[in-house]
Amino acid sequence: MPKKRICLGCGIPLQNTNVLQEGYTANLDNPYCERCFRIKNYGEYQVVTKSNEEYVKILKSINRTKDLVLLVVDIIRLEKDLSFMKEYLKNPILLVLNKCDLLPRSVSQEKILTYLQEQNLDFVDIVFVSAKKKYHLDELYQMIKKHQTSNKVYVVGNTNVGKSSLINQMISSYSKSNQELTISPLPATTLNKLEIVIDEGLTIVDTPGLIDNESIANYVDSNTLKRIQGKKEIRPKTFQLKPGQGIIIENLVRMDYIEGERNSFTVYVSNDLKVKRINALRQETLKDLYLENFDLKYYEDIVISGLGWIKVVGRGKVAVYLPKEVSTYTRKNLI
Ligand SMILES: Nc1nc2c(ncn2[C@@H]2O[C@H](COP(=O)(O)OP(=O)(O)O)[C@@H](O)[C@H]2O)c(=O)[nH]1
Ligand SMILES: [Mg+2]
Repeated sequence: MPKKRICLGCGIPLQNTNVLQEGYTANLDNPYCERCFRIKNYGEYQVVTKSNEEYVKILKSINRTKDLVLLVVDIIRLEKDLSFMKEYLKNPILLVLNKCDLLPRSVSQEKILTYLQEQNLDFVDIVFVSAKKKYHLDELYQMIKKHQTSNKVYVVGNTNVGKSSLINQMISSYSKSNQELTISPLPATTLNKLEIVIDEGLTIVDTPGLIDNESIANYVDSNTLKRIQGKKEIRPKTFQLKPGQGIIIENLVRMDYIEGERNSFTVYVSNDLKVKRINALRQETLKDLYLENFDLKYYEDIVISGLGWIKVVGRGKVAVYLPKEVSTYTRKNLI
């Protein structure tokens, strides 16, 4: 029997028998399945639910190799604990901080590096990139060449951090292929492991990515999700608040300043989201959401998973209202 062909966009085997199932194409000679074709050409999107169980199987298969792994993260929506992939992978891991085009230009990368180094995570290297702007793509390519242990290199990370976008840029910069992986602002676009030959010394393997159940991305509609991700460099918004005042971010999150001295709060979220100061004593908006209280020390961030963070300078008590499933936590100021 001839080997089953796979869709070059998402990695799923092509089939022409069931329109309702993934991998469908009317003509098996097409390089892409119908779903990828529609995402690429019309921006239409069909949600396919993939379980993390399947992804864990992929990670275990990577763990059986000694190959280099690129762990891609979204710098604006950094995971709470970057060791999450290390549970599964003993491979050498290169940390790739993507979407740097969204970071305010005033931010020092040194400070972020120090923050990461303090976590003692033992990455073979760390690199700041932007798949969108092709920023530091050559540095990344050099680092891969330096650290690869065979011609295979795996790309892992949470869904939507930009793994496929990054590989597309590598294809266009370093290979003669015109393959184009499917990318979209919504989770679970890539459906399977997908090998891309860049040159005779390097084959990159794309993967679907882990779904972060604690991220706000899973609890908003697709239109809001696009706005949460934003397209431009973030313009931070600073508020000087006294206790009794607060901030709301759209209808997503509310933060009340409960107790402390006059204090500075700087919101780092997509520019497409409305951020407003409120009178916390008089206004009841969003108070029906889940409540989490924090007793902040000096120089801490309040992080809202999948959304961004609020940088706070002084100490004090705050109340954060947000959807129950979404995690919120504090960390030392990232920047
Ligand atoms: N601003 C910005 N957006 C990016 C960047 N890389 C990817 N994206 C966007 O992030 C979303 C997810 O990208 P995709 O490559 O499908 O992520 P994957 O699920 O990790 O493969 C898409 O909307 C991309 O356009 C980047 O460097 N900067
Ligand atoms: Mg992908």
